[in-house]
Order: sequence, then structure tokens, then C-alpha cells
Amino acid sequence: MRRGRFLQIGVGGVSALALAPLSARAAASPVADYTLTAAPLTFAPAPGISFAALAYNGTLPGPVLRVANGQHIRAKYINNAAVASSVHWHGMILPNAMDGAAGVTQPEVPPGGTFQYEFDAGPPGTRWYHDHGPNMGMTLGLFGLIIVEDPTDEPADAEFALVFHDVPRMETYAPAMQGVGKAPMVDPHGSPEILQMAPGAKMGDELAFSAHCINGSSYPNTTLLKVKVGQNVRLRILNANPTQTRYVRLGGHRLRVTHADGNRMAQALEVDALRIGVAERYDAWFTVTAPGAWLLQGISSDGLAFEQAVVVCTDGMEQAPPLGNSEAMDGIDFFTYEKAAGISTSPLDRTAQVQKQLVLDGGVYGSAAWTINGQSYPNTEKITVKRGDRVIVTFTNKSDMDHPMHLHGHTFDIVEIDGKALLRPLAKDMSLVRANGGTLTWRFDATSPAGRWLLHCHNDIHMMDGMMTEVVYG
Ligand SMILES: [Cu+2]
Repeated sequence: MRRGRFLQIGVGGVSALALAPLSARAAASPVADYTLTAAPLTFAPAPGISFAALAYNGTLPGPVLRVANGQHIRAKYINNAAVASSVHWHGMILPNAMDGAAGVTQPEVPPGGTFQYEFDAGPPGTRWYHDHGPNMGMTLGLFGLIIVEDPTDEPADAEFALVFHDVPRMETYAPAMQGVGKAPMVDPHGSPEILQMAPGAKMGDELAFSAHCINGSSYPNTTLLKVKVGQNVRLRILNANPTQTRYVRLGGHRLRVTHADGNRMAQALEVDALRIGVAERYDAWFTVTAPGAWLLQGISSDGLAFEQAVVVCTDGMEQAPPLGNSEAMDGIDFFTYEKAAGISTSPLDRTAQVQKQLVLDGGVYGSAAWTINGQSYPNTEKITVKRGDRVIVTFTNKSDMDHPMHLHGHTFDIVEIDGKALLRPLAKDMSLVRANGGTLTWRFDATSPAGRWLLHCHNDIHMMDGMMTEVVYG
């Protein structure tokens, strides 16, 4: 049975963020100093929405941090929230003690407490930071982007950071954790989420949401993205929803995807739409060829779908009705790992010191356990590696929901999907493993700092209900 899902999130402050490149002066400084303070925020992104959020530095999402590759980051974390928390630096390869996994790599930071995070920024790309404590901090609003500049990237004429997020109905959290959620599904018509459902499966989702947002606002209150004819525009997009995949389209344009989870792809891929799993990031580009106004939208099938949009427009077109898109995905050319990576005619080279098969299951309606090889964290079997080992992990998803699987402290290659080896392995830190029997294989080298690195489903409900293990350097 498919578990119920539907979620809603309130908003805070910042709108579409035009990004200036890091100044030469800032990049030349050996140290980037930040203070992140988590505190309660009443988030009001749309009329009638008032959400008791948590936020970093008074904004939801938190501030965009921008650093040079290799720059030393000193981030003082101050927890002024009423609950224990920690900060995870998602996509960074850093000392294990700085990874921010509360209870694993550091103690929880108690209310009123502080913690000093200190590490060298890298690898370059669109990364993010978010709460990794036991108290739903990320779902409540503790997240933001951190961009590690890559001086070898092609230059953009304009660049925008776009965080897609939502206001959760927190009363749906406990039922979701207990496996009895009844939230509506919001996946668009024609999407794999709908097409892959087993006949007779329960139509429902886990968390319900009361507003859809981009950068802290709901349309029409979102900020315009001003562009000029002739510009080559870069979008850095994050899906910060705790449970749902999002589809993103720009009216009148195709999108050229160059980076997946911040990592440059071997070959760019042009598509009509992005499909962005929980915690994934894509860098997508488009060229402005004529004056106009267009809607950049998160596509979902609920009555609030129109809220997750910003207008992209050229000078003088601010009042023009923006060109939008259909809200169905039928026949739409959207981003997939297979299209990005291509299918190889040769089988996967399975030479590796460590090989693991992980079966993802559980979550039967009415239960509160999501499992890896039949166990819930902390009872899951750990993956022990030695420095320099090549590691191959193959997931088989026996449940009826996709699982956005994440590995801390490493970049892996997706090398095989549903038994088909990929031609150009896709470097990522997240991967959606398809529901109802889907398989997906990671390959990575154990070259990160020693320690305990969490491997888990990034769906907040699945993670809290046990779909987690560790890669441990022995
Ligand atoms: Cu999951």
C-alpha cells in the first residue's frame, strides 16, 4: 500500500535571490566567518498562513552562504530554538566531527547552546545546510543554500538561487510517523509517482502542506527574476520539501542542466522540466532570446500549485501576463538519471573491495518502521570500509514509495539503474530509488576522512522511522 502524503509550510522573508559572484576580496580571504542562529519565526508566506517555524538568522530559507573552493569556513552555530539541534553540511566532504549528525558525529546542541563548525569548503557546487537533529528542525524551516564557487564553470550573465519549499501541516506529522497518514497526493498527472502506482494502491501521501513557496514566499508575492535579452541565466535549484518530489518548468523555455547535486555532469542535458527528489539540487540554464514574462513553476496537482512560482521577465514586461505551462507531465521531456547518464552497452564493472545489497522496505500502512535489510536504525547492519576501498552499494526498493537515498561526506557515482549500466556515471550525493522493485547502484571510493558517515533516506518520515545505516571506516 502506498502511504498517505500531503504537506504544507509557511514562509519567512527572502525572495528570489539574485546572486553576485563572490568578490575577489572575499575569495582571497583565507577564512569565511559566519554566525548561524536558529530561532523561532512566525512564517507567513501567503494570506491566511501563519506557521510556527524555526529559521536561521531570521529568514526562511536561511541566508545563502557563498565561499571559494577550499576556503576555510568558521561557522558559529547558536541554538536559540527551544529544541536540541545540529547543522549538517549536505554535499560537503569534511572532517567527520564537523558533519553535524546529532548523536553520531557530535552531541545535540541543546537549547541555548553553541557549536563551532570549522572545515575547508569543497567540493565546489550547489550545496546546502540543514538541521540534522531529532526534533523535525529541517521540516520546520532550518535549511539554506551554501554555494562553493567553481572558477572553472562557464560564466553566467545572471544567476539566481531558488529554494523550493512548503509549509507543513504539523498535525499530519505524527500520523505519518505512525504509518496512518491520510494526506492527499500532489504528484502531477502523468508523473512516475502516479504511473508506477500498483492497481488498487491507497491514494495518499504522508505529510500535508498548507502553502507552496519559493525562497520564502508564495506567488504572487514572490520576487521577480529580472533578466535581459541575450543573457545566459543560471538557476541553482534545491527541493527542500521533507517528503515530496517536485517538477519544475519555465514557460516558453527548455532548461539546460549542467550540474546534479552541485557536481558537473559529463555532458549537459536539455529538458522541458526538472524532476527533483527531496534534497536534490540541479543547476539549470536558459538563454533569453526575446522580451517577455514567463512563469517558473513547481508543478503539483493540489489546489495550491499556482503558489509555487516566480515570474522571470525582461525590462518593461513586469505587468505582462506571464506565460505558464500545463500542470500535467504527460508526454513532457523531464530530467532522468538515465537520460543524463546514457545507457551503456557493456555491463557494470563490479570490481570492488566492498559490495553491499540493501533492500529498502517497510512502511506498510499502519506500521511505523521503514527498514534496510529488514532492520530499522540503529539496528541496521553497518557498512565497514577501509581507506581506499572501492565500494559498490545496490539498492532494491520493495516498498511502494520512491526513496531519496543520501550518503554523508562522500560523492558517489550512480552507475546502474534497474540492471542497466550507465554510460556516463552521474556524480551525486542523493539518488531517488524507484518504488515497486526499482534497483539503483552507487559506486564510490572510501577516500573521505575516517569516521561514521550516515547513509539514509532523506524523506524525513522514513529517516525518523529507521531507514538509515552508516558507512564506517574501520
Ligand atoms: Cu524513503
